Amino acid sequence: MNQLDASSIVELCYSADFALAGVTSAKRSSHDVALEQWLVDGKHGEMEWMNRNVDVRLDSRNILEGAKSVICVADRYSKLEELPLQEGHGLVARYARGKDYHKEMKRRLHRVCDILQEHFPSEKFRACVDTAPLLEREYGERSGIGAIGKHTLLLEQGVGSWMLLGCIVTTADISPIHHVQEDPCSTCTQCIDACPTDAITPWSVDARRCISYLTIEHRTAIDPELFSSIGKWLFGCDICQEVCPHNQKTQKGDIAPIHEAYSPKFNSLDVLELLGWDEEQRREAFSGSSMKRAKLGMMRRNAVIVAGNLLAVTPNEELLSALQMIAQVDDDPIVQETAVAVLLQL
Ligand code: B12
Ligand code: SF4
Ligand code: SF4
Repeated sequence: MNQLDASSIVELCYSADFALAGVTSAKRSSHDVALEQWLVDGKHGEMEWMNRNVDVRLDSRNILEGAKSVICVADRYSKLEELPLQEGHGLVARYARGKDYHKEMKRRLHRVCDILQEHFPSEKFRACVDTAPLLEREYGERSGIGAIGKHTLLLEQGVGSWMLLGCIVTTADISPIHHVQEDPCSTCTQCIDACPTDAITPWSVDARRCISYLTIEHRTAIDPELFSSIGKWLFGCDICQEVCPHNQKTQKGDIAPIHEAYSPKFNSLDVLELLGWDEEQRREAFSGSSMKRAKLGMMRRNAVIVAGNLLAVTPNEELLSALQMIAQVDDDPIVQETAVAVLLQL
């Protein structure tokens, strides 16, 4: 079978229902200093796994020996449209409202790998979605599927940043299509100004202050100084993307397809219910969803903080007494400690 060029590979990715695709060479990151400084500054917080395999993360040739190219794909998962938030509910980030993108993208990437293997029988292919030590946004930018904004996310001008990324690292030597990426931000600072915890400096996010990190990755107690800024976010945060001019309605954004796998199962969760969840309820609610990354204690800790923020605006006897009970006794010491701190602030 004949070998495929970059344009045919991009077409193949489109036929596997990816909204965007591109090909780039597997060379070392040109931002190694930025990644190393981010780690030295401790901006990864408790994500110790970011501190491991730094050399691999900086160079995809360490992920797959002899790698020459990286094929990058993106699934679109949302538009800016918002459903009204029900009373007593907290918010779930848009990327997590539908099916788990890790599974969804890997399944289709493996299909693409199988076809590529037929065309390049002696080459190797490795599909990566999120969890491999690979700078997905940087490869995404180099492959031409978008540009990195000051909030550090990859965005395609006219399409926006509501996209999830995946890559195939391969030993096949595919000539990339040449792209020139324009700076998408210029003098804009809207994401920086809107971030409630001041987590963003241009092209860098301090995870220790980012609500997405605090609610999804941080497993211990959250600094009470950050409670009120967390607002209604139970899982993840979308604020820096919501305000970005590139995510406002455009014609191009209507054409690039949003994959049906991400049709929301829910946009929000009932905070009072969540406070009373047990492991079985968590497992059932998060089955097939990327939300299962957050353990029961983390979700209940987040719910305690959101409950405090709801109570600061609207009195609710039931919610208040649930918090008071948790503050007196709870199986999870972090949840209990959080409830005590929230009540002190109220
Ligand atoms: C760790 C991680 C996080 C951490 C840290 C975030 C961060 N900004 O690094 C936390 C938990 C906070 C997080 C949050 C979110 N994440 Co996240 N995360 C990752 C992960 C696993 C690694 C990212 C990483 O390597 N960070 C290291 C730091 C140093 O990278 P950096 O600050 O961006 O610096 C790089 C570049 O910006 C560049 N750079 C430095 N200086 C400059 C200057 C200029 C001018 C330019 C152009 C570039 C540049 O150099 C650095 C090295 O490449 C990736 C998956 C992956 N394997 O890549 C997903 C990933 C980045 N996350 C993703 C998503 C969706 C999110 C959230 C939107 C989820 C949510 N709604 O809650 C938020 C967004 C928060 C934000 N503004 O970043 C998507 C992003 C998709 C996209 N459109 O870009 C990814 C790619 C997962 C995926 N497979 O789709 N995430
Ligand atoms: S996800 Fe939220 S907290 Fe994190 S950088 Fe963006 S706006 Fe700030
Ligand atoms: S809000 Fe403005 S500064 Fe931030 S990523 Fe979008 S265009 Fe760039």
